[in-house]
Amino acid sequence: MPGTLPHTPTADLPPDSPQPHLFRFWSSLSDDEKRALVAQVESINLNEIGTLWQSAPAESDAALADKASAPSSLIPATIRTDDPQRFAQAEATGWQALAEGRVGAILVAGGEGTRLGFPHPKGQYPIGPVSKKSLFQWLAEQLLAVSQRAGVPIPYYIMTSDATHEETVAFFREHHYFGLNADHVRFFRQGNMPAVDQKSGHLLLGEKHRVAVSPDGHGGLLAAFDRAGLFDDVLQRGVEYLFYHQVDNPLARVCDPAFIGFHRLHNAEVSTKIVAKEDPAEKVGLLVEVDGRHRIIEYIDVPPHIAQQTDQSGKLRLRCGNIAVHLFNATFLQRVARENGGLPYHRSSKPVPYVDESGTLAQPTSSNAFKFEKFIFDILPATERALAMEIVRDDEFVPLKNREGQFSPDHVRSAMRQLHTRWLRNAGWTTEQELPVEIPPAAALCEADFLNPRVPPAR
Ligand code: UD2
Repeated sequence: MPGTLPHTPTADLPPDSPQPHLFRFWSSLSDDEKRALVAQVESINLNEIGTLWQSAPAESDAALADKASAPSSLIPATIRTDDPQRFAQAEATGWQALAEGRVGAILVAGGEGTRLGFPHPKGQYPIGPVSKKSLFQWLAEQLLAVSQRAGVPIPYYIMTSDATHEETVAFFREHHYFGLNADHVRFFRQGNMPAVDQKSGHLLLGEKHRVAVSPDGHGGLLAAFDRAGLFDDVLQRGVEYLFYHQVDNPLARVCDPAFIGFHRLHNAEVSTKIVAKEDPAEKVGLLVEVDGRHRIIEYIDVPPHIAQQTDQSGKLRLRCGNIAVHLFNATFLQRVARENGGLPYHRSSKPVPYVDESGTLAQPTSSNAFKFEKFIFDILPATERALAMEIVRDDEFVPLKNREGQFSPDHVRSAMRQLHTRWLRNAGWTTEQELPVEIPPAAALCEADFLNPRVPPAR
């Protein structure tokens, strides 16, 4: 057992622990609270936390960024027009994989709408410019539309956190799974990691009987997926490819057939969609290649002087921005989940509320603690078979992040409206008026689909 306590505590006497401050309020706790606290502390691997606390900041990422180059596998966004035959072949291959029932989708939705001032899971945010459909609905309707075209159900695996689980499940149930068959929607809850005091490395109490914890990052999905038995579910269904996306981007093309097709044609194990980064300060990670392996270096770990480097054409030297849309071979994902303890943790400094010595909840305004998170994209260096596909920003990337300004609700809705207005104009709509428009996923999956609806190949 990770943090097994040396002796059984009694009502009066707290257990011996290398972190006795956790039991400071023992005598004021109820029996249930005492049991809960002991069980929680026992479940924490104190040795691992100690090592992570001492780990050096991501200097190695800065060194990697220095020797990184652009990914050699890149399929440019212009391929649709430059090589329409190859694009059509990829699209047909993707539809084929979908129609064979080889594709499932994972949505990571452990995040809350805190930054937006929205006290619910972010997926419930009403984003439809006209309909006010939620992010969950917008994404689920895309999956439904693809599944109907393919003629087979596509299982949807939705990762929640302690903070979002109950509300998310209830929201889907209340809305009848937005038309999806409930048998093919599976929710699974990610794990937590304790926060530690930056200076002492001590765990913090979030309440007198509870250690402060937070979600273990979207990379926590590997362990959570395994714990929930979902690799077995995937195998039983004959699913080979898992499409991964984040809840914040309504324009993510869920189970994009061309993306799946390129992945299959290239016999890749991981594929990643990227956007050309123009502003070095933009908060997107960088997809790069180092020593023949693809990897993503998070924006915060790329030193500014490297982020700002330009090439001979004046463009950023490292400009493959991560839009957090990936495709994984299910067997590869399972292998990484079960080998070498999975993915590494990243340490970040954050303000974390804690119960102080006097029993009062302190609310620091600056960073007092380290949090530890895993990132799903750290799976990339584990394969030699990675592929990158560039997308057109206005078509596929407008994530909801902030309350105001860039990536605010106004920005996202306006980008959706403009995109759909463009589809209408290209279809011959001539009015100059700016009307509030929105084209639901059931009507069209993308512009090409809107202009020339295509039926997938027969199974
Ligand atoms: C993420 C990427 C960044 C860039 C950007 C694009 C990371 C670390 N960085 O930045 O490189 O691609 O997205 O939009 O991913 N989530 C969970 N559980 C967790 C943490 C996050 O489910 O424990 C989900 C969350 O609900 C959201 C997504 O992961 O859908 C992204 O999380 P974020 O908003 O913290 O990531 P961000 O915007 O800093």
